[in-house]
Amino acid sequence: MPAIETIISPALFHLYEEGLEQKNVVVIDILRATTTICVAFANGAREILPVAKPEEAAAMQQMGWIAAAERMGETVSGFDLGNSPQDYTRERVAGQKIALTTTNGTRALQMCSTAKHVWAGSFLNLQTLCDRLLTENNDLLLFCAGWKDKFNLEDTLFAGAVALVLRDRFTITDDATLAAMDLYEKARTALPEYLQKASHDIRFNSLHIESDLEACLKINTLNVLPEFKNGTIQNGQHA
Ligand code: 3SL
Repeated sequence: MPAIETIISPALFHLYEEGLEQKNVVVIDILRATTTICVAFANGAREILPVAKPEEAAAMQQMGWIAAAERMGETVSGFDLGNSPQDYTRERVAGQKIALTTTNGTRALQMCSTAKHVWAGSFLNLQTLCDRLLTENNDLLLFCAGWKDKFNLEDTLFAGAVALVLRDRFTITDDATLAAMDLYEKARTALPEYLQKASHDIRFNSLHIESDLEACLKINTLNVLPEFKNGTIQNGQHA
C-alpha cells in the first residue's frame, strides 16, 4: 500500500524530497491561502498563478490579471485582492486569471512543484480531495505550510482529517501523521473552539479578520480540486 507522511513545517521539506517525482503532495494552508484558492475556483476563477513576490503579481496586472498579494495577513497596498476567501466573490473572480503571492502558502506550492501531482487542500474541499486521493497509488505527502517555517495547529489538524479518511487505503507509520490524526480526533467536534488558542486565531483577532476563521473552517462545502501543474493552478474538478 502507498504511504502517507506529514511534513509539519516547510523547514523539514528537504527530508522528504527524495523521489518527489513519484509522490503526490497536498499543500495545506488552512489560514488562508489554500482555502482562498478553493473559494476562487468555486466562484469561477480560470487560473491562479502562485508567485514569490508582490512585484511578480504586479507585473501580471499589466497583462489583465488580477494581482493579489498578502504579507503578514494584510493586503499589500495597491493590489486588487489580498488573501481573504471572503473577497474572492463570483462578481470579483469569475472568468479571471489571478496572480497570487502569500507569506507561506504560495511558497509551499512552489517548493513541491516537481512532485507527481500537487493539490491544494482545505476543509472546504476535504471530501472532493480525498475522493481523488483514494484513487491514487502513489505515496502521499501532506505538506503543512505553517507560519514562517513554524508548526501550526490548523494545517496539522487538516492533515489529520485527510489521513483519517484515507487510513484504510494507505500505510500510516509516520509519527507526524499519527499525531495529526490524534489531534484531529480530539478537536473535530469543536474545531473553531479548539483553534481559539492557536497563534493564527490570535493574529486574526488583532487584524480584525475573525470572520475569515469561520469561513476557513466550513467542512465539505466546495466541490473543487485545485491542482498545481506546470507552474500554475487550475481546477481539476468540475461539478
Ligand atoms: O501565509 C500564507 O500563505 C497566508 O495564508 C497567511 S494569512 O492567512 O494571509 O495571514
